[in-house]
Amino acid sequence: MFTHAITRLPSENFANGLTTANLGRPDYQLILKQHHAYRQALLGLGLDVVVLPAEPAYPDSYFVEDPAIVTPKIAIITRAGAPARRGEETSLAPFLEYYRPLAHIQPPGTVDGGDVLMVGEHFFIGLSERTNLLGAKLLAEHLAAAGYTSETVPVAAGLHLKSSVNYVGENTLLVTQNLSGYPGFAGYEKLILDDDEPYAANTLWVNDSLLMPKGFPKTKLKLSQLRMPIIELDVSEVRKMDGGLTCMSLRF
Ligand code: CIR
Repeated sequence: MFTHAITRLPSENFANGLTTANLGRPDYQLILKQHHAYRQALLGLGLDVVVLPAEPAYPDSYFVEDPAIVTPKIAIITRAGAPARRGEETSLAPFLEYYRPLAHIQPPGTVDGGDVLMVGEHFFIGLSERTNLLGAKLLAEHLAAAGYTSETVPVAAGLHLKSSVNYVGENTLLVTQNLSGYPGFAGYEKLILDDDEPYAANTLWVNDSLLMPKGFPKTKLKLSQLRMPIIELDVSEVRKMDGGLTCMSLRF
């Protein structure tokens, strides 16, 4: 069970963040509303939700999942794959230090938290444009020192590993067709996304409920097999910035 979530408010200039989405310019008032609904959903699932102030110097900094990985035993402060995002961790680390001992990814290693999928005591680390081999190795060492196992997964599509696969409870992965054959996923049940709904891979399992992006009926039907409450959230403005539900909080 998660008891805490750390979030950060989007800043007025959040549209200046990195994106490849081509879905149009996002709206500040609307993202504030969507972010509020997201926090309310986490509160409703029993989490204490920390809301950090916006950081206009880093327009992508409300994607708090990327600068840190929080496990039950340690937190690892990452080094962002995108140079423009380096520095987001500075104001986050002091909060995390309150909850967990900290470890750090050293240069030239890079890791984005969006590439790190925790399934119980095992971690899948995506090798992507943001997470390099050294970063993955350093992360694996920190995880091993804390008693966790890990393995790397090549990320061929999407920004991060968790753009294509997430754990949804019940020993089940929600995964795109492309990644579904990855040998490391062999021991899991799989819900395979339809080719026209890959964005719904970014579904968040919290305390035996599922938060999923609104507008993906086929995926909703598949997830309903798990017999968990499903909360649909509109994240249109976040999607325009290549983000999704997992990116907007650190849960622990
Ligand atoms: C970026 O390109 O870094 C941000 N615009 C989106 C980050 C999304 N984060 C995530 O999926 N964990």
